[in-house]
Amino acid sequence: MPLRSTIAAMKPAHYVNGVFAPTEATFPLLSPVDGSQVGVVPEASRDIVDAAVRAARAALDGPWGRTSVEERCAFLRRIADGIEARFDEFVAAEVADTGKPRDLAATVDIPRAIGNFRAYADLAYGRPERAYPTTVPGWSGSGQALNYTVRRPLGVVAIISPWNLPLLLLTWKVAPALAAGNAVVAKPSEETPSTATLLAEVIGEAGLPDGAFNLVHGHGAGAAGEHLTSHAGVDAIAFTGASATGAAIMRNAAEHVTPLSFELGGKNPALVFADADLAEAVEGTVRSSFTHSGQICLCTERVYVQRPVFDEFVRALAERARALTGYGPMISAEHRDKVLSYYRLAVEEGATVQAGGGVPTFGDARDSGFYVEPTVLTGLPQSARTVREEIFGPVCHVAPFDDEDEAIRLANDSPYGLAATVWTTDLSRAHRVAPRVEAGIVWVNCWNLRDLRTPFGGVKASGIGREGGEYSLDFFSEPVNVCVKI
Ligand code: NAD
Ligand code: 6OD
Repeated sequence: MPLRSTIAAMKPAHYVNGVFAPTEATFPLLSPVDGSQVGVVPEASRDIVDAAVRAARAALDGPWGRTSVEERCAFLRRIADGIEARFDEFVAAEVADTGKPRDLAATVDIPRAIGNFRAYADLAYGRPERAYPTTVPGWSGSGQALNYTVRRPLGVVAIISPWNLPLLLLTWKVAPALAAGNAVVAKPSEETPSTATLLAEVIGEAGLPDGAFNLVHGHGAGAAGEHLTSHAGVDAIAFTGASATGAAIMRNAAEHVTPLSFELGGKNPALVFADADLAEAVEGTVRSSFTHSGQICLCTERVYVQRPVFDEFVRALAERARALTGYGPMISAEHRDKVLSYYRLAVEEGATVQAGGGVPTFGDARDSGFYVEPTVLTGLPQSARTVREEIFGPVCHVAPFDDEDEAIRLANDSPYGLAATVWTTDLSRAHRVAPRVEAGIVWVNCWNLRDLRTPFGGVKASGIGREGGEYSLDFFSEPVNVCVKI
């Protein structure tokens, strides 16, 4: 069982201008594992958000604004080393906040966060820019000019992150933002404040100039998140979270025409062709639908299976879902209730529940936690809300298709377009189908293999822009063309 004890001792705190700032307003932090209160989280007032934005601006005007890319990359490497040195503490804090299995935090969340700092240290240092010698007929003198591009940071960037992969998704933005020379004001999810607070400690220990990284805690709408994303002193916003929240942030950002990068929700399809290695497709779908109890934006919630193997696939997937043990809870009682409301809606809409559909009983403290069963549904039309809306829980609906065109049509018939998975042993089919699926990321015979250098993001309601590798460095900097007559 995950332990919560570390969090109570840790006391999440705002970090502004290089110091942990006290605050009077707080709200309770509950354990998703057993529902008990295990700590308090500070709620940043508008004044604290203002102070963080002012500190970030001052950092840009001070020593941080004068750092070279080499110096910034060295800071990033020290931060990576600092997280690594406190690896177990980070893992315990992530497990405590999210209730996710320790293995997941120890093999994905924290190593990936370390990897983010190292990857951006390498990428930013080695980044070339272009130069164009230009000849302009009719110009006086040599008639020649040299055009070259330099990149400058955007300025003060607001980074807002969700609770599902708290440190991974926060550092995924913080690392490139700092590498590009910006000053950061970050707000993690109110549900998961702990690893962000540890990160602030590590950043302080790494010697980053005061104000280059600031952290405020609190809620989103009408609170710290909204104060930050509607702030006139913020030059850009990088947000990961729900599509509806993205729309609200966009409305607030519109007033100052603040540039945005959005990683939003999904309703990701998997296409299983009859020529697939069925055992591999079933195991892959178990991973893609049920890892972190479905609380990863890339998780599969719609599975389309070619008719000749449909029954066999459903039987095998349902059997595997029923046999799952050791899975984590939903992040909160509210989210558990939302997922359960979709389990009920599915039945009202006419679904057959092939596995799960309810709340598990463990006979221990977890019975007071926020658990739901891994669930497999069939029998719904494509128009059902259960098939169209993001649930963000351990659930998928499986439907049959007859041919390639129908599979692609069904996959694309969604307001979302984040990720997709194609299961086939026919190489030509894989190359034909993958580019036709409306998604930012398509995996073939695998899921969630992520190279940090590749573009990451979604189409339609799943996001705006791409992050990852050079794409993040592009977002977090402004190209300036310099034209010199020679
Ligand atoms: P959420 O949108 O509720 O919250 C995300 C963050 O936004 C939190 O820090 C929250 O406090 C803040 N926030 C909420 N309302 C705000 C407002 N009006 N103004 C400013 N900030 C506000 O999302 P969540 O429940 O934390 O995370 C789950 C969602 O995130 C799912 O939809 C999931 O698909 C999505 N997600 C997407 C990706 C991706 O990379 N595309 C990754 C992870 C999660
Ligand atoms: O693995 C990654 O790098 C990444 N950005 C994962 C995003 C997962 C969303 O929940």
